[in-house]
Amino acid sequence: MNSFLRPSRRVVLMGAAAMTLPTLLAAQDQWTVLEPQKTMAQILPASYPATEIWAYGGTSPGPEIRLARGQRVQRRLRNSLEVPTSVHWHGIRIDNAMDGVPGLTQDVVAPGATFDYDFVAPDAGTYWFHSHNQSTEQVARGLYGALIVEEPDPLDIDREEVLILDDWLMQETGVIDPAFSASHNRSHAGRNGNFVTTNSRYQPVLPAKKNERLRLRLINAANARIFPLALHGLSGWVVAYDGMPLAQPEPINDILVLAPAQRMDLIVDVTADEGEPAALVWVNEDQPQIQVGFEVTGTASLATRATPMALPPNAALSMMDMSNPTPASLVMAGGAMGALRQAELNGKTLNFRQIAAENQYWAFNGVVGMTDNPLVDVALGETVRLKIENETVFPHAMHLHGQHFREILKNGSMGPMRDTLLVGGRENTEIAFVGSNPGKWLYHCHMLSHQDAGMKTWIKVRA
Ligand SMILES: [Cu+2]
Repeated sequence: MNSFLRPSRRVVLMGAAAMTLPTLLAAQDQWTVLEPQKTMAQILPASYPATEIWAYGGTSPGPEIRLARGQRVQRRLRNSLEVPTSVHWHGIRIDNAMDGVPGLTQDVVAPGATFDYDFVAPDAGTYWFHSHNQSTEQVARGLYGALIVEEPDPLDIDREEVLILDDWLMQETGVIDPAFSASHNRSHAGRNGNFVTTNSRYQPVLPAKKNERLRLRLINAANARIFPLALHGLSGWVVAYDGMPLAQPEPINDILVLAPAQRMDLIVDVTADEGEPAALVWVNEDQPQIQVGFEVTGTASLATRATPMALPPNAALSMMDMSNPTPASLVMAGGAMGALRQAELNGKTLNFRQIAAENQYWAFNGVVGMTDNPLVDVALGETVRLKIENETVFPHAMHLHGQHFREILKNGSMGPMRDTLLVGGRENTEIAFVGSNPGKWLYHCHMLSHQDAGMKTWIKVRA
């Protein structure tokens, strides 16, 4: 185990006692309570009733965690819910024992119990944390927050905004629709909400100045909604996907697609004049809507600025050696309008009707839900080339825990580093990753109803 990723408790205790050791670790030994709890929040417009949500520290999004690259995170999860929970630190190359997956890396945290999450964030970038137990319900009720790891040096920007997109499935009474296991959602596109928010507010409006340069950290916390997004009165570049910097900023000339659990870092310049509309637009198929508005008053500078520099690379993530990768294959099947005839569920071979009777709908390589054996078992440092065949008609946001991967594009070149890849309906693709972090890592669809209904497996990286 790389000691940089996991400072042992022994070292920390010594650090507290003996001042001759580097003081940095000791100084960072700071526990904070992270408490999921029920609370009331005004999610719908003021003319509607308030909503009972579940929230870390009583707010959704939960309290932002912001730290320097290489800094330590210490959160004591104190479960004040009436149901068990756990926390997953999405996208962090974390010590496996801290990954928050019940049944794979830890036990659930019972009501009233605590669990100490203690890890180092090795890479700068935009990440998030969320419940990983009964997540279809717990994330939908509001259990998520941003985890921001800053670059060593400040960027040449005027301001940054963390924007967490979500859609809530609400009743007019302000109650969150409690049908979290609805078979239609599980077998179709997942649980899509009917009320879209950013940072739990409907169409928030932020102040801006002409020619101001903003960094927008976008996070999709929705259960299943894929957000197509566009800029209006703004122009800019994508500088990172899923926390990982691009080698060169990509000019935004087209619609940006943000699938569930994905992040995107944008650097945008305000091009609208004072009083003109500027917005991040949700290109909803029915009618485009403002996702986040910007009210332009005054001028930040007279001239527009040059193309921004790329974000500094995260040092540990070098190019992969693709000369002799270990091959692996994932066939995704099932769902409504799929062609899944039969699959294995709890050790029995069942037909699709029998599987659906268990409210399960999807299979990976002919198996519904978790398997005893991993999808792939690799040595530390081994490169894996995973072929993905989506035989279903639905898109799936496939998330690998613990390490990032690259998509192998159709022209053979490598896509950006990601931790969550949107695979379109009936689309085939390939990804490659290096087993760079020892442990048992979940690999699953982040359309959370799909995960519940069969779409999960795991990989093993040997120490
Ligand atoms: Cu899916």
